[in-house]
Amino acid sequence: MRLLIVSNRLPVALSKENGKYTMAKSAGGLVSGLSDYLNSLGNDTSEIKDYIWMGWPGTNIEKNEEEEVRRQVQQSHKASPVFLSKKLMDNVYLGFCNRTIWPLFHYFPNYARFDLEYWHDYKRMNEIFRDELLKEIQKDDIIWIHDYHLMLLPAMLREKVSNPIGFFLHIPFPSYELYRMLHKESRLQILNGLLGADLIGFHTHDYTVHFLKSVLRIVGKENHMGKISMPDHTVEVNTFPMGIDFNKFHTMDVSPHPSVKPDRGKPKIVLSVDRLDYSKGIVNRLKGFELFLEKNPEWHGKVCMHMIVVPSRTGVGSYRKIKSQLDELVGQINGNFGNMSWMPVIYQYTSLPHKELIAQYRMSHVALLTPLRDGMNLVAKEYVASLTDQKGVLIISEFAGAAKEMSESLVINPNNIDEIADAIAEALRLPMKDQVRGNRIMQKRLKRYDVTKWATDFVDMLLKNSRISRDSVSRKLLSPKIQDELFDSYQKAVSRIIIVNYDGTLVPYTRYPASAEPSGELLSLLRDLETQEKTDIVIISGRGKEELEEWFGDLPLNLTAEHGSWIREAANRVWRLLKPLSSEWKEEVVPILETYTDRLPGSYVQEREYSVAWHYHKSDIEQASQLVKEVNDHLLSITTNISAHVIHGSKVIEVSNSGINKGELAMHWLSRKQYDFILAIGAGWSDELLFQTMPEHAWPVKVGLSQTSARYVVKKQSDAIALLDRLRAGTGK
Ligand code: GDG
Repeated sequence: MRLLIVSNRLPVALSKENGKYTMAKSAGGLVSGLSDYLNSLGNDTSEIKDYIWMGWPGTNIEKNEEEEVRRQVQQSHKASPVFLSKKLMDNVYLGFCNRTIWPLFHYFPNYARFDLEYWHDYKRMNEIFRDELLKEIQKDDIIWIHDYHLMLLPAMLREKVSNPIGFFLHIPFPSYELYRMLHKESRLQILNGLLGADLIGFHTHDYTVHFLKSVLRIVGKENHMGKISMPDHTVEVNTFPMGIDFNKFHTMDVSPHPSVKPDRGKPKIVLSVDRLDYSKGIVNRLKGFELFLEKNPEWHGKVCMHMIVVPSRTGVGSYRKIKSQLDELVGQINGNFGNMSWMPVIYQYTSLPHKELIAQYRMSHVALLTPLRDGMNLVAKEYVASLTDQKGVLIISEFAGAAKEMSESLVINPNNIDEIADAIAEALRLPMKDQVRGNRIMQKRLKRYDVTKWATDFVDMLLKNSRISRDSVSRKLLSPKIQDELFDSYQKAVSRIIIVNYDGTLVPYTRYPASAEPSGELLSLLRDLETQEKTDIVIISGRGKEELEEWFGDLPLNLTAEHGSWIREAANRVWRLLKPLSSEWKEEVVPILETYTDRLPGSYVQEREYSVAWHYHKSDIEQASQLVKEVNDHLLSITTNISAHVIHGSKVIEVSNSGINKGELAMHWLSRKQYDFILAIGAGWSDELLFQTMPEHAWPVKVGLSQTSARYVVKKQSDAIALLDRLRAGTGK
C-alpha cells in the first residue's frame, strides 16, 4: 500500500542558477514534521510500505525540462512535481492563501482581503492539483492532503476516485464568527471541499469544535460524536496534536557546534525562533524583553536574547512591514540598553542548518515563544525535546496549540507585555530541580506521542473509517447487477406493488416543507407506473390528507397520510381511517410543544386530525439542535402512558397515534392481494419499520447511506427516481 502525500510545496524547493536547477529543503513545520515520519516508513509493521509526495517544486519549470526535473526529484526525494506557472502560484499563495485564509484563520481579520479574483485562482489551482493527482493515483493508494492551500481538493477527488482520502489542517480553524467573514460562495465551498474527505484532522479539540460548528451553521449538517453523514460516505472529524521526531532532537550529535549552556559569568540565553510572521508575536516578544530589561536592571549584561527569524512570504506587504518593525525594535533595544561589551539582542535573519538549530536549543536557558495564534508550534516541542540535560525553561503563548500539551511550561498571554516580562524573570530564577521535573514530564509525553505516532494514528483511523464506510456501502449498494435482477423480477411478476415514501424519496428534502410539491415530471412518472396493468403504487407520507389530495387527487394512486392514520384507495379515491383512532392525547402534547415553540424562535406547531408536528426548519440550526434532544426526551417520557408515539424526521418532530406505523400500514396494503414483486423505498428512520415488515421476496431499498435494516441502499434521492424511471421505461436500461 502506498501513501500519497499532497501539499502545496514539495519537501524540496528547486531554483535555477546559471541555467542549472539546485535543490534545497523547504522551510516550515509541515515539511520538517512529515519528513521524519516518512523516513520511518517501511521498517515497521505498518501496512504502508512506500510513499510519494506531490506538490509544487517551488519555481517555474520550462516545458521542455519538466520530464528531467520529474525524474530528478522522484529519484532523490520520492517526489512527484505538480507543474504550475509561477504567476498562478504567486496569485494563489500570495493571494487567497496568505492574504485571505492565513490572516483570517489566525484571528487577524483586519489583514484579510476578500478579493474574488483570489478565490477564482484558488479554485483553479485546486483543479490543477486534482488533474495531476488523477494521473498519479493508483488503486491501492491512500491519499493524505495537507493544509489550507488545498481545502477544495478532497471533494474534487472524491468525485473521481474511491481511494481513502484524509485531510489535515496545520493552522487553527477559527471560530464561526470569523470563518463566516469569507464570501458566501467560498465559505460554503471550502467546507464542502473538506467534507469530501473520510477523515479531517486538527491539532486541538477547539479547532475541531470550531469546524463542526461552521459545518452545522453553514452547511446545515449535524454531527454525531464528530461523525458527519454525507450522501456517499461518512466523514470523521477528530483531533491529532502533531508531534516531533523526539529521538532525533534528543540524541542528535550536533558537533562541531557548541551545545552546552554557557559557563557561569557569561550571559544567559533567551532563545526566540520563528518564521517571520505577524502571527508569531515577535514584536510583542521584543517589547516584553525590553520591559524585562527596564524592570530588572540587575540582569543587564547577564542575559542575551538570540533571535532567529527565518525569512518567509517576502512577497506579502504585511510581512515586509513587520520585518522593518523588527529591525527598528532590535536597534532600539540594543541602542538603549547595550554597551561595548554586551548586546542584549543578537538577531539573525536567516535559516540555520539543522544541527546548529538544535545546538542553539540546548545552549539556551529559556525559549521564549509568544505567538498571537499558532496552529501548534513545533519549535516549542523541539526545544524541550532537545534538552538532553533537562535544564531550560519554555515560555509559551496560550494561543499556540502546543500550550495545551505543555502545561508544565510557563504559559502566558502574549497580549500582555507585562506578563511576558515577568515570565522571563521567573524563568531565569526557576530552581533547577523544578526545571528538570517539568521537562522530564514533557519529554516523556513528547516521546510517547511523537510524529510517527501522530501520523500512524491518523493513517490508521483513515484506513479503518474508509473501510467501514466502503464495506457497509458496497455490501448493500444496489449495484447495476442487482438492479438488473430487480428489473428482471419486475418484468416477470404477475402482480406488483411499489410502496414509496414521499419526502426524501420522491422529492429531495427541502428547507421549507411547503415547497416540496411534486414536479410535472414526477407526476407523469407516477401516472405511467400506475397505468401499467400489473402495478399498484402506494405513496406513504406523514403529511396531511389535504395536502396529498391537492397534489395527487387527480391520479389513480393509493395514498396514505399522517403516517398511516388515513388511507385513500386508488379504486374509489375516498379517504378513510385505517382503524378507529383517538386524538385525545393531543390535548396533552400540543401545550408541551407550544412551550418549546416559545423557546425556539422560528419553530411552529402543525396540528392535524390524528397527529401533531413540531417544525424547526426555520429556526437557528444550532439553537434547534440543542433543544431538539430535550423535546424528544420530553415527548418520549409522556407518550409511554398515552396512545401516541414520537417520530423524528428531517427538521421536524411528529407525534402520531400509536399502533399506526409504516410497518402496519405495509401489512394493510400487502394483505389485499398476492404480490409477487414488492418494492419498498424510503429515506427516513420511520421507514425502518416498513423495511422490517417486508416479506423475504421483497426489495426493501433505503435512500442514503446511514445505518439501515433495508437489504439494499441507493446513495441519493435521484438514484431512487432513476430506479423508478427504469421500471417505467420497461426497457431494462
Ligand atoms: C505550521 C503552523 C504548526 C525554524 N527555524 C529554523 C528551522 N525551523 C523549523 C523548526 C520547525 C519548523 O521550522 C517551524 O514549525 P512551527 O510549527 O513552529 O511553525 P510553522 O512553520 O508556522 O508551521 C504551525 C506546523 O505547521 C505543523 O503543523 O505547528 O502552527 O503554523 O520544525 O525546526 N529549521 C531550520 N533552521 C531554522 O533556522 N533548519
